[in-house]
This record gives sequence, structure tokens and C-alpha cells, in this order.
Amino acid sequence: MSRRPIMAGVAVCFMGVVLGVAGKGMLYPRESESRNMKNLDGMWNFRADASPSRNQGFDQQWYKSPLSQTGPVIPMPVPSSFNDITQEKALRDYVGWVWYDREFFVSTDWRKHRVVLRFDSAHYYSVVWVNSQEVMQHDGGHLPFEEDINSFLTFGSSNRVTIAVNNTLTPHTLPPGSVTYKTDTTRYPAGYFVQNVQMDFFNYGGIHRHVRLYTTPNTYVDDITITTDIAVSKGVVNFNVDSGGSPGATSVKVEVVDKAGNVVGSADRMSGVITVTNPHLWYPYTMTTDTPAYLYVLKVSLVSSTGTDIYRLPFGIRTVHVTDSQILINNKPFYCQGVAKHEDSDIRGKGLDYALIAKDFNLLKWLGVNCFRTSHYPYAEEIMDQADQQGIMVIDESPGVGIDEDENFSNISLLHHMEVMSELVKRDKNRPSVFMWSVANEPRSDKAISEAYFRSVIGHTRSLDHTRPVTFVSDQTHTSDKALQFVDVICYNRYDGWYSDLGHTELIQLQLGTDLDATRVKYRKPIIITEYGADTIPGLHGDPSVSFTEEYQVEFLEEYHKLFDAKIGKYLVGEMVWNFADFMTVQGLQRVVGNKKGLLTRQRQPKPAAFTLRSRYLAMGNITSPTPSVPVLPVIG
Ligand code: GCB
Repeated sequence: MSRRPIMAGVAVCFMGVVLGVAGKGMLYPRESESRNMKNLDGMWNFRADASPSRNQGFDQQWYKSPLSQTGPVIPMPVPSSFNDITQEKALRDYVGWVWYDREFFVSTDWRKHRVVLRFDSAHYYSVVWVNSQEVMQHDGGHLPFEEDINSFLTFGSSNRVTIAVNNTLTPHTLPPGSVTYKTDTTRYPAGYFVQNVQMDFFNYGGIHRHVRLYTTPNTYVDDITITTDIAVSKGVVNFNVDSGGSPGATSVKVEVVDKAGNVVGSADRMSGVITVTNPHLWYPYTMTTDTPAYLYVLKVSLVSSTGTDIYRLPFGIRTVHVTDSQILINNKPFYCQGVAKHEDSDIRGKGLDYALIAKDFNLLKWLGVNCFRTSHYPYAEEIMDQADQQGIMVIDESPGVGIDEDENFSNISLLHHMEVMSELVKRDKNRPSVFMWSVANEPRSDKAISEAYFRSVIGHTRSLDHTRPVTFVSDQTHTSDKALQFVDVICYNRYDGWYSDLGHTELIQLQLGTDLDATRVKYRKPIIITEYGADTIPGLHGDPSVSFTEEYQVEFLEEYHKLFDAKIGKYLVGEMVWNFADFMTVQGLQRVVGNKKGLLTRQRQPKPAAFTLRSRYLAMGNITSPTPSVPVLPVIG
């Protein structure tokens, strides 16, 4: 395929534009007495800009008319990635601008309200128009963006929303990547280029999550921040409400409502403290009881001359503390019985899929998992809702994966990374399931340049949220890593017996034990193994085991488990298998149709290792609960 530069298109569109949403609230859209919502999911018109420059859509102003009048369009489901929807290899591997549009109506009743258009995420750069007028741009693939669009709407009649989305990864995006132009015309057509990625997952593109319109009164609840504490038999709920719009609010009522609907505390201020007597604390999931986590609701009623805006925010009362050898949830030691995940599945790519979310949470509980990491980007808010409701702890990770090249540590990248952390903390700060922020996965933290970079990113994240520990995930060692000094909990990815000494499971305990003990001596911080795993082709056997067989995966995990057992109670506070399920990657000689380190196939069927992990986690019980459990044997299935 002949393709010409696409980066020019990106630069033209984004030059001089203030990006991001850090300055305002990003509450999840929820209906209430004062808020209506309209879902814009469904089949949109879609057109990839196949022009050599990828810039034809901007040159010809495709946003000025219905997309179908600019050229051929195809139906494209929203939410979904566009990559695996058609039979076209060119679209699966497409890099550049794709265009979507659809028509919608808004009722005349909405004229007197504030109307907000929200994209829960689109990958990666987005430009949005309503009725041919640009309303917003956003830089980043996994976080929401929204804008007030009243002044662009035609009430009681048809409207059109158009979005151009560009999936190109550059040295300054998160994740970073680069584009190489192939100039040898004896081997490549003129203008040929390839997208290089620095991460081990497929760079799915498109509108990945819901698109919605919602209304609020003109003076509205813009943001809410809750932090909680526990004092003897009281739950302490610190709250802060930000209002937006005009005229200003005349009064506010803030109420804590329990599960039965009783108001158990209230205040008449925009910020302050509400105490809850004998609170139900939010605890991680326990196999012994299998009860959902306890969520209260903070009901905020903001009164102004434009009406009363009501927003209900679910939250949990719980604390997180880190000592030099433990993570404490509600002052009880927490051990992360975890897995690391990805968000993709067949056909939809990274598109939001409620069936998949439900299946994955059922599988997490079937496995006895109480914790996962959002490797390697922020997950959908509907996934985070389930974690809150079902009591699964989350290490909430930014898309800072593959920060390898010197340019990825530049000031432009640093500023963007800080902006992304601001957006992530803003979105997820009130979630009880989130117990730690991870700013990055496996950066080249052995480079001298990484020290200042991570001091800034981690320091910035701490300044946004002082109630949770901050980390990044390292594949370096205690001698090579320049940035572990800044983290609260050491998170290590380890592949002894896989990427080194392949086949030699007998070395795992010795090598990992030496490595962890030395790290402990140097840093005196708790340690989580955030990845360990072996690629396994389902149905492939070998006895004695060889790499890629199901037997090898089981043996490999068991050797790690023996070493973990020797370190639990000393400084090891968690383990996470890589990976919960197989997932798609770029094509590569180490990947046979994707990464196969899953306990489950991509279709969510268990490999034997899933049963190994399940027996282990169920036997471990869960030490962090109102009544710490004694180990019990399977209660599910
Ligand atoms: C890692 C990365 C992860 C990869 C994994 C692997 O260390 O963090 O993104 O998928 O290794 O399987 O190679």
C-alpha cells in the first residue's frame, strides 16, 4: 500500500490548541431528577481517509456536510474499534484520520438546559464538530472528554455530530510510538510508511466507549471530591463540591445515604466533613462471604435560580495506608491475589462490551482474584463501576507504556504525561476500588534521564491525591533502576524462566528470591510482582514440559508460587499473573496471533493454569475482610 506522511495532518490540527480537560470536572454522566441523558451509541457513518496525506478530510472540510456526501461510507458500530469490523486488511492496519458522523434530535425542552456532549473515550486524537462547527479536541486515547454544546444545537430539529479520530502514535503520545518512512524505492512505493509501536498490544483505534448527551441545569454540580477516614466507630467523609455555570448557587445540601436509602449524615456546605456512625466499611471481595462491597451514595443538591441540580455519587468508606512492608486496607493487611488484564476481545477490539465485562468479573471471582491492574491504560468507567461494586481492588494505570526513547522523556512528553495523570485522577479519584496509581509500565527507568522525569510525574500525581500510594511498574533491577526511589510500593514484572533461561523452571526460585531480597534490602518497601507468565498455546502438550505447552505454564506458575509463599508476610504484598486472558498484539515473530500468556483464551475458556491459580487463591482465603477468613476451599462452581 502506498501511503504518504500523516503527521502533517496531526500537527496542523493541534498546533496552538489548548488540549485536555484538566480544568473542569469529569463526573460520570448519571441521570437524576435534574439530569436527562441521551445515548448516541449505535451505527455511525464511517470513512477512513485513505488519501496519501491522510489529510483530505480536513482539506475538503468533510465536517461541513454529511459524511455520506463526501464519498463512500460504511456503517461502523459505536462503541467499537474499527480494526476488526470489516474484511479489509488495510482498515485493520490503518493509521491516520478516520471520520464518523451521525444525526440526532434534541427536544425543544432541552433548550433551557445546559447540554453536554461526552465521549467516554476515542483513540487517540479527536476533533469534534456539531452542525459543522468545531466544539472540542482531545489528546489521548483512554479518558473522557466533553463540552457544553447548547449554542451549536438546533432544538426540535435534526443535528449532526462529526468526529475525526487519528490513531497515530508519536514520540509524545502515551503510549509513545513513531512513524518510519521507507525511502528505498526499489523496495517500497513512494511515501510508504509504517507505525512502530513500543508496547505489546494492538493499537486499536476508533470510538471505544459510549457517546452521550446529557443535560444539567445552567448552574450545576461540576465536580465532587471525596476522601474517607476511619476514627474509632466513625466513618469520616471529607467532601468538596465544585459548582459550574451561572448564576452562582444559592445553597447546597450534601447527604450521605446508605444502601437502605437512609440519610446517615448531611451538611449544608460546599465542602466539609460528614461523620457516619458505625459505618459499613468498603472491603475487598472475600470468597468466604461473596457479598458485594458496601457503597454509600453522596447525594448533592445544588440550588440556584436555574433550578436544583441533583447528582448521586456512589462511594465507599475505607482507608489505604502503606508501611515499609504492608499495604493496609482499613488498617488490615491486604494481599493482592491478582491478575493483570487487557480490555480487548474478538471483533470489537477495545470497544465497550457489557457481556464481556460481566463475564470477566464472573471469571475474576471464579479465580478467587481480589485485585487487578488496568494494564496498560485506564479502563472503561463501567469496568471501574463493577470493581467498586464487587470489591475488586484496582491498580489504576496510565497509558504510560513503552517510554523507552530519549524523546519520550522530553518536556513535551512530560507535560502531556502530567496532563493525563490529572485527567485520570479526576475521573477515578472517588473510586474505593482504586488503591494505587501506576504512572507507567516498564519505562526505561535505567536511563539517567528517567530520574527527573519520574520525580515529576510521581510528585505531580501525589499532589493530586495524597490518599493513595503512587508507583510505576519496573522491569529493571534494584541496581539499574533510577526511579524506584520515588515509589511507595515496588512493582516488578519478572520473567525468569521465560525471557531468560527459557525452559529452566528449576532456576526460578533462586533467581527471583535473590532479586527480591536484594531489592528489599535496598529500598525497605513492600513489593508486588505485577507480572509473571509464560506463553501457552491452548491444547499444546509436552511431558516433560517444554515452553509453550500447557504443562509448562502450570509448572512455571507453581515455581513462582513457592517463592511467593516464602516471602508473604515479610515484604511481598501481592502477585499478578500475566495475563488474565490472551490478547491481540502487533504481528511479530514472538507472537502467534497475539500474546498467549493468558490463563484464559481470548474467548475466555480456561487453560489448565487457570485451575492452578484458582486452587491457590481459594486456599489462601482473603486476609483483608471484616472477619479475616481462614482458608476455605472452593465455594463457587
Ligand atoms: C511485559 C509487558 C507486557 C507484555 C509482557 C509479555 O513485561 O509489561 O505488556 O505483554 O511483558 O508478555 O512480554
